[in-house]
Formats: sequence, structure tokens, C-alpha cells
Amino acid sequence: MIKVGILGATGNVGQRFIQQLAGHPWFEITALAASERSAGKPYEQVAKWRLDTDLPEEVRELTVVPTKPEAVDADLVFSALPAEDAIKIEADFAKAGMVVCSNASAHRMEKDVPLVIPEVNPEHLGLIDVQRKKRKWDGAIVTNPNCSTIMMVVTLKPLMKFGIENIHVSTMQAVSGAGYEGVPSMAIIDNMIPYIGSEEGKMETETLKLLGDFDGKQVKEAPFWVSAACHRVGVLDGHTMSIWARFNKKVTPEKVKDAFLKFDPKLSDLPTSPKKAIIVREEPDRPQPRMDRMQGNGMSISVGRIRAGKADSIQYVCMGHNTIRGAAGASVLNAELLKKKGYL
Ligand code: 11C
Repeated sequence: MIKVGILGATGNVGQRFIQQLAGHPWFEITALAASERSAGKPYEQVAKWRLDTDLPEEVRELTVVPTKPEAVDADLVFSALPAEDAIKIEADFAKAGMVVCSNASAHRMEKDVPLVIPEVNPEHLGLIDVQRKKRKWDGAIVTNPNCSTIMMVVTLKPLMKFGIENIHVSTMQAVSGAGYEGVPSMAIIDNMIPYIGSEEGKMETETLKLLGDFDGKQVKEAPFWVSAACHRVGVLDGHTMSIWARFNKKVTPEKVKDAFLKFDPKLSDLPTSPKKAIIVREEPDRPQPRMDRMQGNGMSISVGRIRAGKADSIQYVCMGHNTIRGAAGASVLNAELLKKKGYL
């Protein structure tokens, strides 16, 4: 078993990490790290468990440690730290020789840091060798994208063969994406908020890195643009988005549907990988968060309403579980890919 720790273990995504890793066939949770305030006490005393499954037995009495490499006994750490803390702390862990699988945005766009979705760009893990040489450390930082970016980019991957010209996307994002403060405030009931910090910029830039070509030394960004509008709506879990895709050649809705149906990233040997990366819904009122977010144990992306739009666009809706597929599950899948490729 590979010993793994979780940085930021008491928060929203930290709890999802615990849920994803409990009973994992390759990884054993040996350290839960959080702020100094929580350190020194058993996890069940300091973390108010908010998920709908029981707090796993194996972590209840684990003593929470500070987010410092010398306090964490692990080979790999998952990071659910806020971006402002992740900048330094994740680098400290990599310097200490540990592999960091990070859900934080802090290092995503650095040129020598892999930004990876296993279904999309597994070959970008090769940036680890560039990173180790440049930064002179034995560990590594590997990142997964923002949750909305993940949903969209998994569906864009099978469409790359048509030559994407540009993408417009408008999101409807769940309150759990805003962390615990967002949920109890309930400011979102009978309301929506047409602004989510730097979310639009992340969707526009991360997409081009993910779908770019890696030549063994660097990633060359994909040659199209993305225009995003992001909105917070009164849904607990599950980000939905409407996408308008335009291509360099004539593409029909039937061809797009066929590309989604045939998409097989061949990851069935990774325990967290769902049977189907993309599920196509035929019903005109699907996908819906409450009905579809747990497809593939929360790891499948559901699409629907594939149709011809104006200005030669193809329109469709996609939806996925933001804190599983879009966060903790994404990082765990990256760690499984790292093991498969011999980096652990
Ligand atoms: C949200 N997507 O729903 C955000 C949260 O870059 O990982 C995650 C931000 C990120 O508010």
C-alpha cells in the first residue's frame, strides 16, 4: 500500500478526499493535516463531518497534524488547501521528496507543472521530469483543473478531431463549490449570483493548456479560444453548463453524439475510473444534478440536448459532480495514473 496524506483534511474537498480514499485498494490514509488550530486532536473531534456516508472508521481516531512535511508520514499527499496557502506548502512537500496531487489552483498554470485529466492528457505527466530537473527536488507537484473546466474539457476531448474553432460556455454552479461558508448562508435560495471570482478566466486558460500538445519539454496551448460566463445557482452539488462549440469544418449533432458515445479513454485499470467517462442522455430534460451527479460513483460526466445551434455551432449541456469528478475524485484519479506510469 502507498501511504497517503491529505492536506486541508477538514474542509469540503478534504472530506471528499477521505470518502474517495476509504478502502482504496492502492492507497492507505496515514496522515490528515489541517491548520494548527485543529492539530493534535483526533479527526472526529475537530471535523464536523458533512457528507451523507458515515465518517470512515479508519480515520476517526487519526490525530490531525499540522501541514508541514516533517509532521506527515506519507509518500504522496493530496492537497485541498486554499490557493493562497498551497503556493508555499505544496512546494515544501515536493522539496521534502513527496508527490503532491493538488486540487488547488496555485500551481496549475506554471509551465513545468502538469495540469492533468487522465481521460484527456495523460502524456502531460512527462512534465514531472522537466519540473524535477528545473526545481532540483525529488518530489513533484501534479495538479487537476478547476471543477467546471474538468466537466467541459472531458467532453471537448472527443471533439478535438473535428477541429475546434471556439467555445462559448455558460455555467450554473453548485454552492458546494464555494466551500462550507457558501452552503449554510443560503443566500442563494430564490437567487443566483452572476459572478464566481476568477472562475471564468480559469475555464478560458486551463482548457488551452489541457488540450495543448506536449513535445517532451513544454506544452503548446491549443489553438482556439474559450469565452466563459459563470453563475452560482441554488444547487447543493453538481455543476451544469451550456456549451456552444464551433468547428473548422461542418459537423452535425449526430456526429458529435457519436463521438461522445464512442469515447473510451481506456482507463479501466484505474480503480476510481468510471465505466463510462461520458454518459449521453436522450431525454430533453436531462442531465439534472439531483438525478445524474452520482453516475459512475460521481465520476462520469453526463451530456444531453445535443443540437444544432446558430452560426454553425453545436449546442449541448453537460453536468458532473463538482466535489467528486471536479475535485477529490480528479486528484485521486491522477494519483492512480501516476502509480500506473511508475512515478510512485
Ligand atoms: C466553484 N469551481 O465552484 C469553483 C471552486 O479553481 O479549483 C473550485 C475553484 C478551483 O466555486
